[in-house]
Amino acid sequence: MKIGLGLYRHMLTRDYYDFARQAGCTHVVVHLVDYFNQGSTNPSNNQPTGAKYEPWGVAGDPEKIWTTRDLKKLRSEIEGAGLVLAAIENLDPAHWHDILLDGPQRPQQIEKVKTMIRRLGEAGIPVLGYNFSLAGVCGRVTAPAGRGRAITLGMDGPAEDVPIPKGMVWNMVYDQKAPAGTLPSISHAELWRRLQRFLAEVLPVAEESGVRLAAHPDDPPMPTMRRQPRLVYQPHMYQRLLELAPSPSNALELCVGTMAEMTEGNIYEAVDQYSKQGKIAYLHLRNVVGRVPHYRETFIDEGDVDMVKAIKVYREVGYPYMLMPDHVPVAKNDPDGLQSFAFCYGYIRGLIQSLG
Ligand SMILES: [Mn+2]
Repeated sequence: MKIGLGLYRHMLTRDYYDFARQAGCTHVVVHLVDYFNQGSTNPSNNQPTGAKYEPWGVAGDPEKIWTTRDLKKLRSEIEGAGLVLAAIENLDPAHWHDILLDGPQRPQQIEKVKTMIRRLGEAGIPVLGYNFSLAGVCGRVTAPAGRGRAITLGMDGPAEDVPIPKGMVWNMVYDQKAPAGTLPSISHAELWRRLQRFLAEVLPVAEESGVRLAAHPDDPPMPTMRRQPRLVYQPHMYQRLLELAPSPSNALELCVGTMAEMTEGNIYEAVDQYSKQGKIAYLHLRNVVGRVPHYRETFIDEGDVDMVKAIKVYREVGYPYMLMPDHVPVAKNDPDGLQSFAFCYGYIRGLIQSLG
């Protein structure tokens, strides 16, 4: 069992790499998407929290994709700090909005994604985390509702009042000049069809490149958000995703927090089921109280997931991969959450060591 830290763009510095090591991490996962560009709902030096309907920010430059040279440099800096670069997490909507929306630029964007996967392979980065979703991570509220008035994320009911405006997908604006109006609702069957087409086209390239694509479940895991269908909003739906495209490169970024928010199933069985198939590329570890559409995130040592039991399950199934907290409650005087992350890592390290 390995422990990792997720690094947002502003954290790609030696000081944060050193923090990862101080906290007992051996691995890091890097986000290259600038989530908060020109956005007003989230400070750019924090984790992505966002608001109920306001987008995170404006998507990146559609012409600018990562180069093999950039990726190799990133990897060597991280390795130079004594860490392993385990994955890149998420694609920028600028590069794949028409894959999600089945729009006119879809063929060119498929080629772009294939190129990015090849470059990951050339740079020796083995995993690309992604989240195939129209509404993306939205519909959440933040409040000082955690232990000791920590600021936590949660849901205060369904998010269906405001449909997604045109020019926006995955909770980011990819076209600031889009005409007025909203995205037409699509069916669950149509969303699955789009995913299937995407996987059929990119998985052969991923296999050749030695890269695994790792799907995050829908967060929050509601059947619909903003009048658009969700893909993986119950634990068993991951199985459908795997069977949709059998390939060693078709894998999961299994999110314990999101799965605990789901209305069915249980997280221990889900980890058992998917790890036995060798399908977990890496795991997001976080705790939560309640289930959709009413829940809030908590510190790791409280909440509905029994972390002692969860870590025992990972150990029993011989879970060989990396686990990392995806987000943590934060204190007012701790804008980038390092104090809360440090608490989280201390707890996880203690648990693992106590189990031997
Ligand atoms: Mn997650």
